[in-house]
Amino acid sequence: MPKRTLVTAALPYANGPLHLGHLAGAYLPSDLYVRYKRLTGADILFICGSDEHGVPITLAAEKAGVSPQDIVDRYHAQLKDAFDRMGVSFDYYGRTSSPTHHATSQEFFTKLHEKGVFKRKKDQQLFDAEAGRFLADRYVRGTCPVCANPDAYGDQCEKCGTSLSPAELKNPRSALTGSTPEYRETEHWYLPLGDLQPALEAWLADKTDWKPNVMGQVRSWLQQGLSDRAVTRDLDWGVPVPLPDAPGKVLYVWFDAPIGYISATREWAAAKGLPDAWKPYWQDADTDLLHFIGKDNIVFHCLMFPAMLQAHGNYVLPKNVPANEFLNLEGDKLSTSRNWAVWIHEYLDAFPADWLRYALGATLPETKDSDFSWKDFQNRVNGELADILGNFVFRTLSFTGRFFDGIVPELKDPSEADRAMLARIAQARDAAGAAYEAFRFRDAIAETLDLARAANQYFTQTEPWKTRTSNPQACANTLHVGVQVCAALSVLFDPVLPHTMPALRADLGLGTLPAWGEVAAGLIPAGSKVGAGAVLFPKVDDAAIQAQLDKLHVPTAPVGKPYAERGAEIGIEAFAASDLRVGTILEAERVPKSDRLLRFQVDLGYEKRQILSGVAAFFAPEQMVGKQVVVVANLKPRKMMGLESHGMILFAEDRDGTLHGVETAAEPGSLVK
Ligand code: B3M
Ligand code: ZN
Repeated sequence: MPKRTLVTAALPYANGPLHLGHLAGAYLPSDLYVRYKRLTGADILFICGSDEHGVPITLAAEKAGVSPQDIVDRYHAQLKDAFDRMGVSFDYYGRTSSPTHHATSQEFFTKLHEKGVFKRKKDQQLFDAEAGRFLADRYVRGTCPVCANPDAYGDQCEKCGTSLSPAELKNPRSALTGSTPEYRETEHWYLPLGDLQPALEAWLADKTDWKPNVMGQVRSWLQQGLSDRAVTRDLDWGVPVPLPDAPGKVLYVWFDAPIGYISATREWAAAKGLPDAWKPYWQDADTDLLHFIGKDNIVFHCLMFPAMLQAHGNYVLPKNVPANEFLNLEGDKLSTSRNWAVWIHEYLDAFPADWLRYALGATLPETKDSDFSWKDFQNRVNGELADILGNFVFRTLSFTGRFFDGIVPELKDPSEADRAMLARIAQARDAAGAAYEAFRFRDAIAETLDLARAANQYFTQTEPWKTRTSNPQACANTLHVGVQVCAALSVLFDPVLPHTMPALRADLGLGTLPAWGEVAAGLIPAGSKVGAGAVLFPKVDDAAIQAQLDKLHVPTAPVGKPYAERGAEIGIEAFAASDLRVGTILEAERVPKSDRLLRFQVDLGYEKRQILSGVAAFFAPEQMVGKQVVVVANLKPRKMMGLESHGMILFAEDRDGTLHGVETAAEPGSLVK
């Protein structure tokens, strides 16, 4: 056992809200691990924060027409709130725009500079003459040299996953102006990863316990041979390069972001009033540093950051990097731009955090990509949380309440079955504990649920409702044992269900949370009073699941299809013949027996209309209410499925065949011309 453990979770870019893919990659696994470790009594610190630099931020700001600071302020607050509500229990959540971080990363750079680690090189880089700016990373788009995807980024092709540099793209274009960039000379500081490779290989030699998916990627990078990486950029957003002869240059975001783990630990210590308390976590060799990340961050955490730490010399290196693979959604790749995503703040408006922690935890992409589906979510909540865990607790506590006045009966002359059930508690604890230690969270959850499953079988087999009259002591034994299992589950499930298990412990009268190792038979002495058993997990109905499915955009063909055929030329009179008006949607509902039609009540200001549209595949009715849309108001009324439709609502159809709303803020009745 190390003296202490420092757990970091990848710093999410503060350029958008938290989604399911984030949680599955880094945050749920790290939180499960940390919560488990805290229960074992380990000295463990859990650090994260927002990544507020880099092209992802400035691009988002440019797209929204606001400043980068506006973007990071907005999303930093949102991310923090979403983590909080999901129960992701960071000891500290920092941000890389903080003064401590700027100072820490500048110190780090200066130290490497003074040690002569960097190479300073002049190089030709892509420059947008129209915008007067060098185009770093994602500012260049173009055709992927590997898979011919026409929309690859200057740092990566999202289609085939290849890491790229802007110069490798064919037909490069500027993401700022769309113009074709030219080459101009600029100067940058490079981390000579090629020279540092032997030291990295020596450090990696004993990492035999790393996950195969992680080590596989690391080996393939090493086999290709590492090359120099520029750690500075020509950008005006980021940590300024702390050298007098580097005006207009900032640190590369992948140089400063991992140092954010150190800065956040310093801030945690300062906030506690113990400004040196961060040091042992980063500088004492008896610390296990663990980075939880998604697979696209492997090279940075397993090679680049360790090389920086080695070159610096004053810090510990990661002990393990238990990276996860990708999570798909309903069988398809997650895509925030296509809204093929589950946004955590929206999820939390519909369901409790613990249900997702459980359902996602049970399907984490630990060794290969995995899939999240709403049907599976429903099955896990209803069939596992409610029918197995909730049901067992409810049976036990309500029976104890009804027939023993809620007083835990004495165990006397236990049967073979009673003894076996009690012994199973420690077995489940050890099996789940071993799985947690090995970062096998799906197994940890399965082992824990198995205890509840076995307990249900035990309850059914010992038939306390019969023995109550035929053999009262056997009945008492069943309930005594049952209450012990409930108590064990309330601790063993705590990492997964941190919002629900405290309520169960309160019901059981389990005041202080026992340590993981103390979980065994006998947590609740005979004679204790327990509550009557509330329903811990109500069931999710089909309509609630359908509402979530309706929120997802329906993907069809890939982008890149031709635009719809262009219409023949018309005179202004032909256009002027249509009376286009702004309307507010007052009501929206599905048309029974039609999977295509929605029925809208629309307020045109001067009158109200019923309009039917074949858009049910694209919009949930409730999401349409209140929208201000454009209506062809002088269209002849017609009947659809026996209902009158008077007018037509306009939608935009993209090349994928997906419909999007056409909305306006103008008052109802306004003429669109
Ligand atoms: N922000 C990349 C990402 O969100 C990056 C992680 C930084 S961890 C130091 O995928
Ligand atoms: Zn590609």
